[in-house]
Amino acid sequence: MITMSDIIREGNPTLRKEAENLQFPLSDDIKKTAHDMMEFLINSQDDKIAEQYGLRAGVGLAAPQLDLSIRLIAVLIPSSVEAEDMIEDDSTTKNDNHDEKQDYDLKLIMVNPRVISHSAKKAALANGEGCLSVDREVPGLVPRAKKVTIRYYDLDGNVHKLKLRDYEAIVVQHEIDHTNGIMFYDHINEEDPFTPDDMTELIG
Ligand code: NB4
Ligand code: NI
Repeated sequence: MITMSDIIREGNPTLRKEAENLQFPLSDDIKKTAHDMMEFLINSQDDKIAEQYGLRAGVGLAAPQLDLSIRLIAVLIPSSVEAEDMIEDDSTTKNDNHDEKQDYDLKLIMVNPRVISHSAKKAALANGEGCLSVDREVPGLVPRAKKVTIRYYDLDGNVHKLKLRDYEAIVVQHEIDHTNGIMFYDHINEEDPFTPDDMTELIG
């Protein structure tokens, strides 16, 4: 299984490289890596497993973070993230059984993902961003396109187009950035880290 020691940290040149497109059919090795990445995200969101293995919680992971310079990402966004202010939250009854199915807003492995169009309007997480490859807090807003259209391939080589907005769009853009050698803090306005411009809506 993937643990934090498999994840490279800033300073490692792989994080600043443009990753390679994958060719189909994918090797069994690459497919296993993809599934391991998704398993890491599931484990990282499970309080008990995360504590046991010292995992930081993640909603996304990109292959370059595993020192693999390939265009492969995994995203796992639980439904509850966008329903934080819902009164009805049966997390107490839902999550104690590991075998029980959890609902996800977005659970996807994406091969060769690309942003093919994006809105002029931007959005940023009000609390900024963190990255599993960055062992420090970097305060500041990370403005990203509020809406994106993504083209990606699944593990079988089928092409997909997906329109995303807000939180989901932000997560996927963070991961695609990793395949382009871009870190979240590259987007922070160092003169005025917390003042959103006219185009930027704050989320969360
Ligand atoms: C990727 C994200 C950073 C900002 C927003 C958030 C967390 C990451 C990095 C956008 C993408 C990982 C990959 C979280 C988190 C909310 C959902 C579900 C239950 C705990 C979990 C906590 F952990 N970022 N961490 N950072 N990265 N939300 N949540 N919760 O995921 O570096 O490149 O489990
Ligand atoms: Ni990251």
